[in-house]
Amino acid sequence: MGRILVIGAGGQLGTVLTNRLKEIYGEHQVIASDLRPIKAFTGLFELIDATDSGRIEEVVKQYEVEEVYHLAAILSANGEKNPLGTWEINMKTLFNVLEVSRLNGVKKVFYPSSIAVFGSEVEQQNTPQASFLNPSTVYGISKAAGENWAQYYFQKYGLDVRSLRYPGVIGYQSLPGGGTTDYAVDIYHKAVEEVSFSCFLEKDTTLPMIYMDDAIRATVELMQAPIESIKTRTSYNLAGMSFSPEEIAAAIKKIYPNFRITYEPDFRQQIAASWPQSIDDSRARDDWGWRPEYDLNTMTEDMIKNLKAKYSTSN
Ligand code: AKB
Repeated sequence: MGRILVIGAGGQLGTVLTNRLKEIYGEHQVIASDLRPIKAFTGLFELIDATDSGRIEEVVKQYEVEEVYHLAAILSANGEKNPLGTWEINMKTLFNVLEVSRLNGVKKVFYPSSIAVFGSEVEQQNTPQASFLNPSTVYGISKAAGENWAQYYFQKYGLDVRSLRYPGVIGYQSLPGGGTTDYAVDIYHKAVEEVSFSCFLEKDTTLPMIYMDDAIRATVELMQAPIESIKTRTSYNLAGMSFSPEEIAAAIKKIYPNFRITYEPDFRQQIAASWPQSIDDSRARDDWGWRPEYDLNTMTEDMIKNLKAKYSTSN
């Protein structure tokens, strides 16, 4: 198998996915890349600004890359601070990856999409795969457009682009940056530090979420599935669990009974309110056998166990 390039390897998902790919395919098969040097990575690393297609091409050629995971993007909340800049970065980096891939023998591309592609037109419970997409954020608009470009490159050029609509991803290994679901990671850090948590969403705002282990396994399973089983070429709905801030706080209180949460909703409340509450991922289940393993309680136990270990070694 040829080499794998991860663009945006220093991000929340990239940090964990890069290490998992190294475990599966070998340390020297995976090239991590990011805008800035990342101390945590051993092994192959290249600085790549994905808005520079020449730089992506250089690295793809140098290592004879056959698979690219394009994880660099500006997320929902940060995106609203600079809508045109976000569109420019999210789309330019995608086009660069797609074009460099099709012109340089890359066989497979992974492109993350998001529940942010959905808007007020969808059924909020069990949102179907084939819903009308009217996203409310520039991030969501860029992902909805990107999914269609992914399908276009597959249909027009035969480039095997595969994609998942991630819910909010929660993990202890890395921190999210600039999303609306970030609160669900931060809350665990506050619980383990034994300080109270101020939540930027209302207590009853239910959102679809997924534990990092499940998100990584879904990504690997999608990318390893035989080509005939990938029947959705825009992006697959993916579900793990759904909960509100009040429910995650209740799960934490089973372990930390004195844990305190307060609610101070800000502009992210409006974004969250425009998203589904739960997702129908039956196409992913039927086409390539997707099954999540974690629910709110098992995730909470694992998060707290691992964060406690992390904090105790860093003190
Ligand atoms: C965000 O909140 O922007 C992301 C996402 C759901 O895509 N975590």
